Amino acid sequence: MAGPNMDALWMPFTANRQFKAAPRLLVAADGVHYTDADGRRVLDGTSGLWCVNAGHNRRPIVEAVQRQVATLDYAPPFQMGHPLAFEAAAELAAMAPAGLDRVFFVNSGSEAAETALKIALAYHRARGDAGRVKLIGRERGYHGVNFGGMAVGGIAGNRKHFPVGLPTVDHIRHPLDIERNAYSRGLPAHGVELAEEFEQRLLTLHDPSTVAALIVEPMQGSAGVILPPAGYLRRLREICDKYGILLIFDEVITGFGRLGSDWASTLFGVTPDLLTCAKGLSNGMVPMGAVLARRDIHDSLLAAASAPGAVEFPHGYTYSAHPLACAAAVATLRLYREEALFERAAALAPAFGEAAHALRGLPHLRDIRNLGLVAGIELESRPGQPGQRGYEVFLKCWERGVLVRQTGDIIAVSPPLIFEPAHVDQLFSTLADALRATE
Ligand code: PXG
Repeated sequence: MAGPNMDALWMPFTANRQFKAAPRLLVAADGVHYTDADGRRVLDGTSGLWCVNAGHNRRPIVEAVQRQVATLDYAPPFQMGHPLAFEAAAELAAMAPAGLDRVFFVNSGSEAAETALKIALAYHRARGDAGRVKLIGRERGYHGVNFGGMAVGGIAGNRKHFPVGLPTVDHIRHPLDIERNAYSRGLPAHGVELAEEFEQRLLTLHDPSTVAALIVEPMQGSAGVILPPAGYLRRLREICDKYGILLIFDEVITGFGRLGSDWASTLFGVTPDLLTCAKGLSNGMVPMGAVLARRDIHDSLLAAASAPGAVEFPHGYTYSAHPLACAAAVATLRLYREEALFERAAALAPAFGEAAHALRGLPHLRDIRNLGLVAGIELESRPGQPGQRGYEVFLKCWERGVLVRQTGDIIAVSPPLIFEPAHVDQLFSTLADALRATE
């Protein structure tokens, strides 16, 4: 059977010419497997793109979405509501870190980042502190691809094509330190002092009274699984508190069980003021993201709008709280609870971590990092060809029936939380074969 004509589609974050010369097409998915266009079963080692946490084609979610589309296909979210939007927000608030029980719905992680940054600015203004306009991100941070998230983000390759940024942004250093922390299991021991750099260098430079927010991923995912050194996030929290700066955690990847806990915030015992999430919120089935806000941030913004009938926060999307997304989210959150999937991830995490670290000693390895159901395997780059070796390992895994994710010369794996031990074995033995077969 002839494949589709591929000319029209401009593919995102893809080497378009390379892909179209040798396409990899997925046509179906169930549980922890994809089926490709040749009918091969492929083990999903990346939960789609870190989002299908409960596994594919889960009946309760599929059926909830099917029912919803035949009942209320769309409802305007501005000046109108629908019951499932409130139900989804209540479900999400009920599992939110303590105090973060006000929910703003969006459609992606990128939109969640933009929304959180705008809430931070509007909140300070509402409190009569309109001079707080600066936003601090982190090197190698990823907060999506829109202008705000890109500006506070710190993945150099994503920024260099669009050299405009925002005038009120700066970055703290990233904490990856392979020299001192190579092959750490869980949180690296060294690097807590990097949090001091936020206070001593950046806040001194900028004057803390001009800084609105610091946004970080508790674990940096896209940049290749960069874990926070022990004690580091707590220190960032203390510094933000000292200067009245909002702390935003981008939990688009780390939320919904990925680290063996509902949130990274819970796992690390550090609560942000705003939390962004997406991906696992709707199990990847319908696009959805959200910002969870401290109740008093929400309340101050509402109270500041004194005119009767005033829209307190002029922000939102046509598809905020889309009925299909809400149906998917409500069913997904219930499934996580009913099947105790976060606990299941926590139970599998030690064996998963062991299997990841058992790769040590194979050719070309520089580092292995893991936490929960995430592992990052960093390879030595070929001289003058960054990313080539990583791409070949990705491709060799695909040829052997396993989907992993490659960023440069780092391979990231983040399987569905319903993985069985045999799937862990297949994932890492395939990776080992691929590493051995790569020059
Ligand atoms: N924040 C974080 C922390 C993310 O990981 C986004 C925001 C943006 O989400 P949307 O839904 O707008 O894509 C993300 C997305 C990878 C990879 O290879 C990671 C993401 C997206 C695509 C690829 O690790 N994360």
